[in-house]
Amino acid sequence: MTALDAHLVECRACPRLVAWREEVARERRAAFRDERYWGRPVPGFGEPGARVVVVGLAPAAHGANRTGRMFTGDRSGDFLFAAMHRTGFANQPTSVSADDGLALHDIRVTAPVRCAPPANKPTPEERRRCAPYLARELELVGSGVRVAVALGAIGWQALLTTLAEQGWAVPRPRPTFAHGAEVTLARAGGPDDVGAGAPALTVLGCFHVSQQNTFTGRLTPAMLDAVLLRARELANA
Ligand code: DU
Ligand code: SF4
Repeated sequence: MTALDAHLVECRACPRLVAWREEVARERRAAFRDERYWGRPVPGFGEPGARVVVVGLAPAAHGANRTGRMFTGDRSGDFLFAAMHRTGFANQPTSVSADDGLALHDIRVTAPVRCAPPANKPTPEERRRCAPYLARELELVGSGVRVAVALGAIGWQALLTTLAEQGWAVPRPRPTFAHGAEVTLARAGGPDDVGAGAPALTVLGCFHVSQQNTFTGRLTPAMLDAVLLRARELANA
């Protein structure tokens, strides 16, 4: 565990989310009654030097809040990791527990909010409070990141805000989220730009992998595969 992750998993800054993540972990769902839930903030998962980072929304109550690993143990993760496996980013198509042998290649998954929120809806204040963890993670993952895939509008907004703060030239007005949206960012420049000369970074929009989108056919496996393949193409460019 990195120093950032060690700090993150102790965080109790959002009273409402701390109460919820722990209540869910105590009560559990019938199918998982014999399991010990994680019930804490969830770190990013994947290869540290990855060129592609996927930014979701927040841990699911009985998914990552149970298993302690992003997108692991829920339907969203089933859909996402199957696509990563088809497109060569993952060594196996399933993600059921933190010790299931899943390894990611050149990709990392994380979220702008690290604790499971009631109804999957963090408040604006909770999103602001958690933002520094994504910022630090992107810094640590480093200038190696070439492509950031935002799963849904909240991830999109969080990413563009964070990247603007980190010296990337985000257009004004902000590009709006859409499936298939693609925004290529250069460094903003200026004398203090520590990252001056870094290669461009592209943000890709993709509908979130939640059941609301995947069960209704709004997001199909082929659509997600296309986004991931585009991410690899941009990372290789
Ligand atoms: O502690 P670490 O070896 O840097 O790995 C952090 C985290 O990333 C761990 O949960 C395994 C995962 N990971 C991966 O999924 N794919 C890799 O190639 C390397 C690490
Ligand atoms: Fe801390 Fe983020 Fe969890 Fe709030 S959501 S308690 S800031 S880790």
